[in-house]
Amino acid sequence: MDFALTDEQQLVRETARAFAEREIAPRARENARRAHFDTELVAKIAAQGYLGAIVPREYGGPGLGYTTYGLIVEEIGRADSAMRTVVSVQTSLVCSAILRWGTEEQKRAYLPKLCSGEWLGCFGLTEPDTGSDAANQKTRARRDGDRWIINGSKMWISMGNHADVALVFAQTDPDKRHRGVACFLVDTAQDGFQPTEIHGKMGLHASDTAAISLVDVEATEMLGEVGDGFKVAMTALDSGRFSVASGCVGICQGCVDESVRYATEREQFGRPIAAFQLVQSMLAEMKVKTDAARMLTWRAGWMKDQGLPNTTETSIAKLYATEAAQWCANTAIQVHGGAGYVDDHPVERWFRDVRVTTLYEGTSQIQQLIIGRSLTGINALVPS
Ligand code: COS
Repeated sequence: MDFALTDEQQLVRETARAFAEREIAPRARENARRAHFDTELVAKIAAQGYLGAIVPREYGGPGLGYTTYGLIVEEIGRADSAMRTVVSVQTSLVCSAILRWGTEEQKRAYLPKLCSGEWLGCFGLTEPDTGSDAANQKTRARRDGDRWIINGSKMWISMGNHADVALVFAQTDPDKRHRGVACFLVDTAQDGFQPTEIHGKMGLHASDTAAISLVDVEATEMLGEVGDGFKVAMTALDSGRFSVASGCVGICQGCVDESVRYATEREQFGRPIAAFQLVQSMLAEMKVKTDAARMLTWRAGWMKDQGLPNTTETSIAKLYATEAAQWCANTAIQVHGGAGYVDDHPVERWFRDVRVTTLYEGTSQIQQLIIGRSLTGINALVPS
């Protein structure tokens, strides 16, 4: 067993840390305050090669493995979860799906543009009435000659207002349930594709989130065959959940760093608050959760790199890292006291931004059911 990173991984990690601290972190507070989706910053992230890290060189990416990709996502997640969401959606939900399910022609047509940031992509799975029960797609697709016509609506779609291409999941035959779902590659520049920005989010203010109405949207391409759509979604989520977990490890680490810094500088009762046992207890617990989250996430990444089945281990990493990051952000505010309640310190933003991570890409409860099923062999979602 080897817990050490390779020299290349160390270098990638240091470079990502330096980039995130130089380019992303300084803009995070202002972007969040203004609810500004920073396309200029997205372009810089793309130029750095971070929008398709797992995509092989022949399709325009740097061809990194998952473990290395996770290191990049951790650093971006530590700096700003809004930008981490861009990286996760573009790389894990969109690029990984095209890489896994696309034809050679589709890979060559889409991946270089997505990796370079020339195009942004979004992942249209969730609907107003379809969340955890992802197979129950209400959006309908009907064949019309050699094209498909899609009608329905999508909800909570990250980058939905800015995407050039959308993966749209739709039901072609309701009687077939998940075996009727198809995943269409949709050009968003058509009148029937109508995104609307969602306002009033608790966090991720600098992230673009859309509700999308689909009225007679046309598509001529899909990933895989009719009926493969649900599996396209599940395999993409196996990658996406790893990415969310990695970003949450970054938040955990940020909470440790900021809390230690604050606690050693801030004095009360004539001593730095770090000298108090109750504060050290909080710091220690944060550190333990951070290390545990990282180890579970690295394990999932390593299994992906080995080509081993890893759905359960990815769910374990996602469940643990997102819950740990919430706990760490909450506790980091406790260490900061009143100072942590305003956005002078990043802990305030982390606390709000992290809340969604136990909801999106599968709630904590869905991860528990996936883990429970792998232990018992019983699908709790199917009435016995
Ligand atoms: N990789 C590949 N295939 C998978 C898979 C995975 N991770 N998970 C399931 N499948 C396949 C199954 O093997 C099964 O295949 P067959 O049709 O050949 O038998 C098929 O998909 C249906 O799987 P299952 O019976 O497990 O589907 P369920 O309806 O029970 O749903 C859960 C399973 C709950 C796990 C799924 O609906 C889910 O992840 N829901 C959460 C959705 C989500 O995360 N939404 C948030 C999106 S935010 S971007």
